[in-house]
Amino acid sequence: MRQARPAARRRLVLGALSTASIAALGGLGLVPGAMAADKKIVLGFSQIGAESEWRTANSASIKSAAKEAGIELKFADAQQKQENQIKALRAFIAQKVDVIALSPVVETGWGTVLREAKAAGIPVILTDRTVQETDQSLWVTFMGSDFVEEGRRAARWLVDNVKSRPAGKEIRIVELQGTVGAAPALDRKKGFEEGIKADARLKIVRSQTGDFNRAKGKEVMEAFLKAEGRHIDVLYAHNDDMAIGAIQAIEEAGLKPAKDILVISIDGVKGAFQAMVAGKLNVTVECSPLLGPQLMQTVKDLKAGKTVPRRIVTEEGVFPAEVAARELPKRKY
Ligand code: GYE
Repeated sequence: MRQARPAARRRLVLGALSTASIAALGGLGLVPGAMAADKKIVLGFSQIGAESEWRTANSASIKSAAKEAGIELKFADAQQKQENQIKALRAFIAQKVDVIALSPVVETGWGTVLREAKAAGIPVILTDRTVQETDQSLWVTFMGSDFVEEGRRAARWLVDNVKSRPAGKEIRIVELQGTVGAAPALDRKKGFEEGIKADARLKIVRSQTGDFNRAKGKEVMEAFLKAEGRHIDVLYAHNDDMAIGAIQAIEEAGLKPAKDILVISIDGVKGAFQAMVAGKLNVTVECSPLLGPQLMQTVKDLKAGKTVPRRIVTEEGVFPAEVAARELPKRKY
């Protein structure tokens, strides 16, 4: 057998040495640029869209937390369409990302694509909203708010604040629902309906979707006002943006929001605090969009092989108009 010539052998040894030393330097964190970047955790995140102040703050929180954590973020905006989210998930699987995070626009229809992620060995984190699937092994954790509880909190405020109204006289509520089939729309409706049972005078007389955005909130409120005339006592909106749109409709109809019609909403974005300071909104139930840091920590824990809790619930409060001026400067979204 022919032996490798000395020069060639030397090249091989040098090659091996340099690879080893680069690995050692990398371990010490001393290799800058491309080599170190190869080791970055890659997170594919499928976001719903940009329908509300909440969503804008949520996207910003996730982007800045990824940067801070040194995680490479592939961010896909689905513009409110489930089909776009499914496409994004398939692209993440093809790119072999380390972890997938999904904020599902609606609850149903995720089984097939989640099974594809599982088959590829990519863990999925549900963030903000959950899915309805019997096979719970399709995701590792769900982090976000308790939307049913938010609905109950909204109802509790109402029950407490109509106590002095005449007995036996119906209190007529109109409801602006979130996106049809979305977890926060279904759950906020459920929790609110459960809560208002405490007072037999409270009746939901109209309920329709405003798709979690201002323009639709205004449009649907105009239709409610047209149909009901002055016989609306309360507006319950599943988010602040729809409430803010509806407030405009109420004013244009010559009525005073927060006085002629009590206005209750959910999220606690700055726009809601400003509306409360202006005396146009009665209360907002907090739902925090600042999920970024928690998401990045969970991604890191998963990559480190740690077990993460199945459910991570966001902690939040209720802010009535009386505290709005004091709280507004402290609001982070
Ligand atoms: O309340 C609403 C947004 O899923 C909790 O989506 C989120 C909701 C939020 O559009 O403003």
